[in-house]
Amino acid sequence: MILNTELEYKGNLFPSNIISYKKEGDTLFFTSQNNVVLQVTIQRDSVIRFRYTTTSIFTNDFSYAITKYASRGYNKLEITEDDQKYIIETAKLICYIDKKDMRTKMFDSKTKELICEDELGFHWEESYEYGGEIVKMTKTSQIGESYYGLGDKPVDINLKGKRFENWVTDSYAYGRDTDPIYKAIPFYIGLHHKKAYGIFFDNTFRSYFDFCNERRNITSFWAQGGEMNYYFIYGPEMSDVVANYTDLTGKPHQLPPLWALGYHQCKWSYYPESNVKEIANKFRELQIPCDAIYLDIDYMEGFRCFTWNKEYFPDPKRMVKELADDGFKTIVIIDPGIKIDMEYDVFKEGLEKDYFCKRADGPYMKGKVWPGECYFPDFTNPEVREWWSDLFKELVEEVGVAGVWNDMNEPAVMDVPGKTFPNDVRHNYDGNHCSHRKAHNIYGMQMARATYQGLKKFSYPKRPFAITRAAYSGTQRYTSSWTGDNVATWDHLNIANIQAQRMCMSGFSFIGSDIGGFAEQPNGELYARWIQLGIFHPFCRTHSSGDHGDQEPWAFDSNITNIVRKFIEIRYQLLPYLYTAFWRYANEGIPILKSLVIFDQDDQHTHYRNDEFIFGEKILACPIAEPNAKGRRMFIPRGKWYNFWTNEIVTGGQELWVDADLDSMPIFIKEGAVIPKYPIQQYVGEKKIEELVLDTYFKIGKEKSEVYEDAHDGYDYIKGRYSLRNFTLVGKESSLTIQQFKFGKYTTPYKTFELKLHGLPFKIDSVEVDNEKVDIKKLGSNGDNILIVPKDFTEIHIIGK
Ligand code: MIG
Repeated sequence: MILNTELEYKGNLFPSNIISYKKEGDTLFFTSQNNVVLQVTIQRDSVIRFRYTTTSIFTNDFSYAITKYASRGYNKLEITEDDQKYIIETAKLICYIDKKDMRTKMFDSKTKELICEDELGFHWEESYEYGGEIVKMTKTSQIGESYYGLGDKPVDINLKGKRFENWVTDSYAYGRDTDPIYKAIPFYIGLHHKKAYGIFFDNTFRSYFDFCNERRNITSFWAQGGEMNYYFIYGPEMSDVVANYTDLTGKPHQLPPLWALGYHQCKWSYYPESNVKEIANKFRELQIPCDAIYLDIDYMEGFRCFTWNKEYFPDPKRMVKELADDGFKTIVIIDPGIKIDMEYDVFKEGLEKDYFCKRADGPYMKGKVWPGECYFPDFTNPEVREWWSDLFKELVEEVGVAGVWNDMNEPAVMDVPGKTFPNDVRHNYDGNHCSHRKAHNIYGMQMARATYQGLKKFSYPKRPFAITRAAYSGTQRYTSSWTGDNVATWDHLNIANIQAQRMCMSGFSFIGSDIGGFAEQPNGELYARWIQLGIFHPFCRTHSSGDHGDQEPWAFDSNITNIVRKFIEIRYQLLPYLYTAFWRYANEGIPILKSLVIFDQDDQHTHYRNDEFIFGEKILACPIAEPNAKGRRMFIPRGKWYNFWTNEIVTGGQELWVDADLDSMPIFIKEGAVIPKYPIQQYVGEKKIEELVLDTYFKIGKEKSEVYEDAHDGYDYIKGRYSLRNFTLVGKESSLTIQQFKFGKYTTPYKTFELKLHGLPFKIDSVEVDNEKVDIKKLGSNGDNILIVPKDFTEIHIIGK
């Protein structure tokens, strides 16, 4: 590892003075006397790309991270110069480029405040061993600056003072501060003086980020090869930075089927068939909602992917169908290692077609994984991805498997130094042939992509569902993910909370942890507390290694079973709310979970908060992550909040004690919110939705909420068959008005809303729906705070006594 990024390091080279400048459309080129070229591309008013070469020529411009759907275009581009610098101005940003050394400075174009500036700026070191350069960048940290992002790092939310490495790594039983682990997401957010910006360093080589660790006021990032190539993304709102980063690297290509947002049960391993059935039946018997059940590596014949162990699973198609009839989707694991075995079709075909990775001098990349000695498909070859995707035909079309889980795709190799491929392994890299040094961090992503493509093809007209362990920026376009092999400890519950938030602010919202912990075994209390957190994670799955005992909702005592059921039921009731948040994420790149710093960046109290987060737009949650707790202190962000359990109103901007015995947890609803709820179902689609509950929380003033629905699967929504309802609530001392605006061509199955009014400061005197006074009894008023109203109302006016 290169520890020194600094000037004292004698091998560092720097750009010299700029001698020429040219502009081609949205791209500017600045050339220095010593042949450095800085390419500046204006992607959008708030997104500018910086790319450097030290040899006067750029290599082919290719990225797995950047999506072809990324927005382009700006409202303004003006380029001027003075003696010292070039000045580039867009509608959002002003960028200076120093003529004597290429250093840059970024300003807010409206307020002229400094946002970010190079310290040494771009510099490099020649790489004798591999050729090319170790490319480096240093920037000055501004007063009071905080740092966020970087994917799955298991450390506190605020990254200031720390150094990190990006190198996708299988990390069994990692812990707090283990670095690197499974994912490489070289994107961070800086926040100072109430303004946030982001930097996405799109370089797949082993890379490093240093946030004021090596030097107190300096932030730097560097990589062991490739180009200095980064995108500067301006907010000033953090959520806009995340949305713009997600726009650049891609949103999920389609919504997940709604069932994928249900509860999933997994273990290494459920087998044989009778055991799988027993687990499934138990869920129904105990009336604990569950939508998916998993098969880990033991379902295969000797761990050969795309085969079945016929002794354990004599008739997979029948089993999958029987499970499906009971509402269970079957999800199977698929690993990258293909067993060396001439009797095995997949291996033989891969060999014949020359699809396996090879070492620099020609031999195959041979490595030991679960099946024994294996070869590994080169997923960076588009032809191999196509072949791989076709291998899913039988599993999906024939057997009826509903989702696939990609594991070990870092790639992980057993019993070797580095636990992965050696550096010299060759990759196609979509025609940009390279070594594993460059392809390592995207190998798992390309496997997940190929798997996703297969699922998409063969699940049609249903939506695909894939999961990956390894990821690079952009993987969120194809799959969901989990945080890998954690441990059943209280600290891991805290880590899971932080990791899910961090993944969400790193553009990857479809994330969850192994609930209860993968390694070792939780006690009932820890399991219950983890379920409470897990129901707020976009991907909600219990998983365990299985060698320490059972980890199903009933594996502890009946009190725990009841608590777990109660929280999973809350998850199922909140499905339309979560689905709406997912839709916003898939459309606008807005993270599903928002750390408090994203929710209220102007309040400095939020800058170091780890535990509390906003689920969707309106729900504040905070797990209890220590034993024997009767509650906890937590920070309530500014504004007024209803306690979910008691309806008591609290005022935020302060830390408060919140009661939460084991059967409870701190949950608050933002005042003014309209929260949609479905009835409790044992699995998605069990019941026809006869009525949509709208939990409505009174507020003096105005608040907007939205509810997105569609057929819960399939692609009709893309053709406009969705239903989006925007609600505007306006509360006054003695009245409440709710307006509805509807969009889309989908007709929801229910006819009415059950409007549950919380916190009304008055007794209802009369109700008008679309300007007609209606008899409250006729409206089906049930008590004084529940009204049954037609779903297509435009305005409801409730008048107090
Ligand atoms: O070397 O497939 O993270 O979820 O159960 C262990 C067995 C391989 C690691 C995964 C875990 C999975 C396990 N796998």
